[in-house]
Amino acid sequence: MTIAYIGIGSNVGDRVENLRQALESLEGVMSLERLSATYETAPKYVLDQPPFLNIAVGGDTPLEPLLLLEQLKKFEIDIGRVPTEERYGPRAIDLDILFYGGDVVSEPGLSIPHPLMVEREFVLRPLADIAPNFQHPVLGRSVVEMLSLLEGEPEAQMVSIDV
Ligand code: PH2
Ligand code: MG
Ligand code: MG
Repeated sequence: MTIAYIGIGSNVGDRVENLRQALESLEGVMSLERLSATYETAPKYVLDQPPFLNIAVGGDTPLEPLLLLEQLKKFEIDIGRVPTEERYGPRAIDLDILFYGGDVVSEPGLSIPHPLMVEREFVLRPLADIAPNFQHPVLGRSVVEMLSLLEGEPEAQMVSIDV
């Protein structure tokens, strides 16, 4: 078993219901030991799209990284994601592997740790709820350290939603 951390986002359709379905699906491939608060976040990269709800979860999985990724992609489709969307555009659900233990994975279509996490408050803020001291295996910085290095105004707003 390896502890995996997954970042989850939704900004299309019933966002709360999409997150709920994502958690239900994830229970089939990992133990859901840690669950962050839910954050409403300003869209990043493509600004002309609705705000996201973002959460992070962590737990043990028996699946190797590529098999885990395959399952996450299947869940995304099941929940209603349309695969031909523009890069960084709106999506019903997005399930990204952030960390897979302390492993570094570089495969076509899969990089772990997630290469853009360091610049994404919408990833680091929820992740800091559940793994504040987890060390990035390449950068050698903890999640809270990475979060504190982000510049600009906070963009993630905690919302009182129980998913
Ligand atoms: N996901 C993206 C692009 N931009 N912005 C926010 N706030 N939250 C996201 O989950 C997100 C995004 C592509 O995966
Ligand atoms: Mg993503
Ligand atoms: Mg993704």
